[in-house]
Amino acid sequence: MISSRISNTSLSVLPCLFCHVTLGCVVVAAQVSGVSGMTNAKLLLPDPPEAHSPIVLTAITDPHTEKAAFLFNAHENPPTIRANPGEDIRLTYVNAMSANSRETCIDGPCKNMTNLHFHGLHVSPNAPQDDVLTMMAMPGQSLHYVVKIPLDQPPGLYWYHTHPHGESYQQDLDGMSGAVVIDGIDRYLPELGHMRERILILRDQVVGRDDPASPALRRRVGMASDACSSSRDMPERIFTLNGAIRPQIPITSGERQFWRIVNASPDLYADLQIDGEQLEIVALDGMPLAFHNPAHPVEFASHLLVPPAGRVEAIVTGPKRGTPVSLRSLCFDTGRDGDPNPAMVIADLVNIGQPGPEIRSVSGNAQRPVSRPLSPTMIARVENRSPDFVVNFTEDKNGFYINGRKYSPSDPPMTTVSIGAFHHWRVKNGTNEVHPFHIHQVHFLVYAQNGVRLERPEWLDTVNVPVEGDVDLVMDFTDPIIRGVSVFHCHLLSHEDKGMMAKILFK
Ligand SMILES: [Cu+2]
Repeated sequence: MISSRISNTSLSVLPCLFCHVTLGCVVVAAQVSGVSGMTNAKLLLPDPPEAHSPIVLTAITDPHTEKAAFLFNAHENPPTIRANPGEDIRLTYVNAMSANSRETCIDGPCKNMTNLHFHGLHVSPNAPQDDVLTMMAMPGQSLHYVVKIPLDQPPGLYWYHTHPHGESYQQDLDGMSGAVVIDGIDRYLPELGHMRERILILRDQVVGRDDPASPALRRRVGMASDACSSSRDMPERIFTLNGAIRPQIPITSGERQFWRIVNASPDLYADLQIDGEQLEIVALDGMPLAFHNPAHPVEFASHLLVPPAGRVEAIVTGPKRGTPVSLRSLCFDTGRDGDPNPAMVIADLVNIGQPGPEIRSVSGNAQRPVSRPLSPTMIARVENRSPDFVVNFTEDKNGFYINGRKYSPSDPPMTTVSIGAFHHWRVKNGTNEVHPFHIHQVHFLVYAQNGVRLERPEWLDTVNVPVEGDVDLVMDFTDPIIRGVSVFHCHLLSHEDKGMMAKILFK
């Protein structure tokens, strides 16, 4: 069993103002009408468009909803960015948002400043690459990214989202996110090259307390009355999948498909399960399991906790004809001070063929897989020494803190590491709610939770830290590319906006 993510126990909705002619958008537009009336309409899963460099992405304020959105090729449908190891992602990011936002951020009306973070990529934190500190576009300004994907980047699923401190939560909730696929994962498991690949992006639809459409939306996703959670609040979110509420995913009986799922919600946890099926997991947080462990490319799990920002890539087999099967998120207890995170259905599997190519190669790239088995003796030595650094998450009614400090953009780095070694970090949660820990550009080995060794340690870039508990990590600070000032933070983005972030200097 994969352990630390297993629990024991709008694009909100795309308004599609610019896209009445394409099939994908017609489906989504129908979904939008579903919100007001036909909430039981069955709709096929829309696929996101794809983008290769050079890419132009525009941040806009949707004139009808007055929410922030990404515009790509004249559609409000963020693309999946694809690149091979060794290539550059060249992206012009235009901020065409309104200078007078009607949305509320941490310090009043949102300023609509924006930038991009390329979550999980092992790239430089300096401009013009994965820099969320000095690269910032106010309305009317543009940013020019050239992100150099290293040759040894693990092929897998990453994602991009906006990262302006104080405004990240609202922009991500509005749907300013998309997938990044580094091609070549079929080098580790050639079978993947012959499967239909699905990019599956979990975002949020707000179901407001006073919105008359909310009860029907909650019923549509089969939201359970919330028995497992400590929180007593009424749930105000449901998951969407590629912008659609409970779409149908075509898969024929016995067909094996490759599902690449990113949880792009700013704060909903997905404890993913497919009825009656084991997830055949190939990669977590973009990193193929085979990358560090070539002899074990696949693990099985009956369900998997994917925190906000986490990814899972798994093989799914089409169920027997006539068996109703759903992809669902199980109820997850976020703690007494956490938000409700009830069980719900995300999508239904339907036994129908789909037009288009039956087989879709993942990369067509026959190069040898890059792998990096590490010496167990060396890892054990890092694990067994006392922590090199401790991250302590706390909160009170005034804010959210790391090691007693609320983040400010003018802060110096909280810690400095010399590149070239593995470090032992402990992340402690002193609060009554869970927090997902994330550090930019770096993967880490999660090997213990609450002082107990995991049966199967996992390489991740985002890990849940349990209520009043801790996790122990081996941080991979060996990459000479990653030098400069970067950040680590809680990936509940409202907590990050309210101060649960700190800088790190890689030197
Ligand atoms: Cu948090």
